[in-house]
Formats: sequence, C-alpha cells, structure tokens
Amino acid sequence: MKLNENVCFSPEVADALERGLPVIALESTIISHGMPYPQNVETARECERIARSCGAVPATCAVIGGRLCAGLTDEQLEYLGRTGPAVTKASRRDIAVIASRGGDGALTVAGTMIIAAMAGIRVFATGGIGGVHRGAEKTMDISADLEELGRTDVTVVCSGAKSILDIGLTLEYLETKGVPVIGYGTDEMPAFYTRKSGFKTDYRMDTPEEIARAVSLKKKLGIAGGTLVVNPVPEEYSMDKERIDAVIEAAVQKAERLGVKGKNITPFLLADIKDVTGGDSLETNIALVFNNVRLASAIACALE
Ligand code: PSU
Ligand code: MN
Repeated sequence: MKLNENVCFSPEVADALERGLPVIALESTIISHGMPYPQNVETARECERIARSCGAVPATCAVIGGRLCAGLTDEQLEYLGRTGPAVTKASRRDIAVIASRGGDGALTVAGTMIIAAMAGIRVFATGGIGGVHRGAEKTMDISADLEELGRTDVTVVCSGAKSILDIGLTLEYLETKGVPVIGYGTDEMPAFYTRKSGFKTDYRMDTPEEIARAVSLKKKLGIAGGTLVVNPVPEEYSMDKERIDAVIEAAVQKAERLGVKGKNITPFLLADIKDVTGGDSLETNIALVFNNVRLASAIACALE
C-alpha cells in the first residue's frame, strides 16, 4: 500500500502498512483526558504491548507539532499523559486548525477515525464512544463521534457508551446514520462499567472472523461508514449498576449546576466519576480497554 503523505507514520506502522500486516489504531484523548497520570501512560504502553502480542501493530494517533501522527514514540506518549487535559482535545472540527498552527491535539474517537482512515488502518480500539447526551433535545449535544461513525470506514471496538449519555437515543442516532452495532458474544448493549444497559444491539456475533467477514463485505460492496463493535467489560471487572448509576446521576447534576458545556462536558463527567469512585472505576476502565485491544487485534488479523 502507498502511504498517505499527510500522515506522519512511526517506522513500525509504516512498515506494517506497506507489507499489508494487521494494524490497529488507538486514540489519545483517553490518555490526556480519560485517565490520571501516570496510569494513563502505563495503560497506553500496555495497550501497545497487548496489540503486538496479539499479532497487530499498534498505531496510537495524535496531532504533534502540527503533524498528523499514526504511531507515537514513547516520549510522545509520556508527553500526552503528563500534560493531561492541557493538551487540546481534538475532534473533526479541530484537526486542520491545530495542525495549521503547528500545535498538539489529543484525538477523540472521531479524530482518530479520520487519521486511521487516511492512514489505511481499518480497526480501532478504545474504551467508550461519545454519543447523544441526556437532555440533548434541549442542548443538541450530540458527539461528533456518531457523525464520524456514519461516514468514515473504520471498525471501532469499544465497551459501549457510559450512562452519562442517553444510550437509547445514541442507538437511534446510529441507526439513522446507518451504523451497524454488533455485540461481541452478546445482544445487549453494554454501558461501559456494566455489561448491560437494558438496550439491545442490532446483531450478535461470537467470533472475530464473523465480524471481519461482515466488515470486509461492507467494504467490497462500497457501503460507506463505520461499524461499531461493542465488547462488554469482563465479568470480574464489571461494577455494581446501582452504585455507578448513582455516581453518574450526581455527576450529571453537578455539571448542570456548574454550567459545564460543549467539549468540556465529557471530560468533566469522566473526571468527576473517577474522583468519586476512586480506584475502582479506573481499574474497570483499564481492564475493558485491554480487552478491546485484544478483540480489535483479532479482527484486524482476520480482515481480508
Ligand atoms: N467516553 C469515555 N471515555 C472517553 C471519551 C468518551 O467513556 O475517554 C472521550 C473519547 O475520546 C470520545 C470523546 O471520543 O470523549 C467524546 O467527547 P465528546 O462527547 O465531547 O464528543
Ligand atoms: Mn458534545
């Protein structure tokens, strides 16, 4: 494959893409805004190790010094993690502006999908996606992640959406955008910290090969847009539903009281949940990301 000259590839990622080997994308907002330092950097490094051990080359994506990077150095990972929320959170609207100024950006799911598609990377692992926020009928706060899933050909493996969002409306929106939602080993939509949300996925598939077949055929048929694979958190790490729901409800109310808006709301809610639940939610978060990296790697290895 000929490499896109607008993307700055790490040597490992460039080599794998040129040789047609399996590659998975990883996002960077989860590092800068999703977890505290130093666990964020340790998790990012471990994700890369896990991908390699599963036969896929990891390409963590970010904008660094104005360059659209697929595959970061260890120093760049450390920089994103240590700088944390002071790095600009970058979604579709932000990429060209930040790059034109030579700046840095931690890429959201939408942002990572864009770089992945440019780079020729077809599978991407993360923790949770953005979605339709509760009360969106008034605020119109709907994550750009959903629009991106509707238009960009990347398979995103996640553990569903946190119930900081309206999960039912998020699924409706994905249906409107033509995004298949595939439950891995389940037909229940997971809610990130828990394995169930009370909503169903469109499909259930039980092997990475089955998922890869559907994704490959979608590409062959020229049906544009992403695929969402939802992989429930491993049982032993799932949290008590009532406990986490109460914490999330309190966080949503606090955000409303403080008037948090726009791109700050998701990081605010994530940080508040983390503060209130301490290490438990972080441990769950890390475990589910690792699990998603394993599944994404297996799908990448099975793609035609
Ligand atoms: N949800 C999570 N963890 C995250 C995010 C969302 O459970 O880290 C991050 C992802 O990078 C996602 C972004 O793409 O937040 C969505 O932000 P917004 O809602 O502003 O679109
Ligand atoms: Mn938003």
